Amino acid sequence: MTESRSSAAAEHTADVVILGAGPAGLVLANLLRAGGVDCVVLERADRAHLAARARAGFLAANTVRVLERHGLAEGLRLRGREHASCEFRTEDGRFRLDYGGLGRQEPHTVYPQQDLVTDLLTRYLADGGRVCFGTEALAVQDADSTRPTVTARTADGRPVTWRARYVAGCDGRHGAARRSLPPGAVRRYHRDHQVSWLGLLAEAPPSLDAVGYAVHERGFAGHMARTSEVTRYYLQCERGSSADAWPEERIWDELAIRLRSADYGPLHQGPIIQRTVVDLESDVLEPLCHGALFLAGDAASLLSPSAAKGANLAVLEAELLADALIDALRHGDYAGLAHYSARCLAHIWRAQEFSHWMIRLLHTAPEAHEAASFDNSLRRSRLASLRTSRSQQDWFAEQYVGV
Ligand code: RFL
Repeated sequence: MTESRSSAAAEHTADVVILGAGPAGLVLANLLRAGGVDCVVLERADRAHLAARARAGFLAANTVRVLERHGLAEGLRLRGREHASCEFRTEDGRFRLDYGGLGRQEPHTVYPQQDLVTDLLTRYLADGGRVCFGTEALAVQDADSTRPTVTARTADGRPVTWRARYVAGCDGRHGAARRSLPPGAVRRYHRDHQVSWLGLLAEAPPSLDAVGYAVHERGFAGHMARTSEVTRYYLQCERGSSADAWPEERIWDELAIRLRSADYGPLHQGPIIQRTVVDLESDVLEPLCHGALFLAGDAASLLSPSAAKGANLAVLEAELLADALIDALRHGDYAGLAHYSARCLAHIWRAQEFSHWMIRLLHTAPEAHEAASFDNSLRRSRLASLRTSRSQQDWFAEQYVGV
């Protein structure tokens, strides 16, 4: 008797159950709360983990506008830094694009994703928002009914069930929302770019006052400021490589070669505090909903980090979804929900196209590849256009900063 009672799932309700407390889930939660919609966030990790999870850093001007519009930009206005230049280093020399003065003349704001997540969480909790930390969503059930449920498990293994009117899947690429989609409910477009990057965080000041993109026969290398003391670097590595195969000395030697330090100056070195191998893959789900389950952020579409778009799309989609859910739940107007998927997909495919273009711009085709010399000549020509053509530069700036 006691046993069956303790193993029965505790039941709770909320109008909107949000899976995941990343940028997508937390922007959505803040906006729903401000719009008077009852919601809860279920997050697998604990709060300390979220505050330390370093990922994105470059926020597009439109992302900043969305956050400002809803009073969520105080932290990034105080501590974020404007950034508006990138520098390409190639076998044909180096050139700089001051994209803040090109295209739509908009800069990025550099603000670490974990700081944005911390700000969004602090604000949501201060406003009385509910977050269940250490709660892993296992499945979304009955998504095609008016009463979907989320089954979940707490950190100490207790089962929990949440009944909702809508479920927002903001739990990333490997989350429960995607897993719960029945076969055939959505179509998945997928591309494996057959390129891998070693993503690094160095406790060292930036070495350039620009984003650095090095195209080298040994592979791509990237440099991106995060704060005045922390810099993100990328090194293209072999598919299947282990991060452990990269001791600090090897990392700094390889970065110096590919970023051509001998010609353009040494890099500021410091301890490597994060190493992760990322396989560059992209995918898009269509549509971004199934019944009462709506997807946003990485759960909706995965972008390779080559163009720094993922967190920006997550924020944009969260705003669209919040507006649509508020219209539906507060005003009985379902048009926003009906158009949510199509509106997001227009932005997603543009971002995918640019990120794919960047992948082809930045990587040397492996020599073993039959069309390598052709592809490499195309890449050189593409870089030459970017170096010399003002209209190409304007196009680049618009795509680079826009979402
Ligand atoms: P997130 O941030 O992954 O958050 C999902 C949250 O869901 C939780 N979760 C679950 N919770 C409950 N139940 C489950 N079953 C759960 N499964 C997962 C997770 O713990 C997590 O807290 O997704 P969201 O909100 O969609 O945000 C997407 C962004 O995080 C992502 O697109 C960006 O980080 C991509 N990205 C970049 N994007 C940019 O716009 N600009 C950049 O400069 C940039 N740099 C990057 C990046 C991604 C990188 N990696 C790690 C691939 C740099 C890197 C290295």
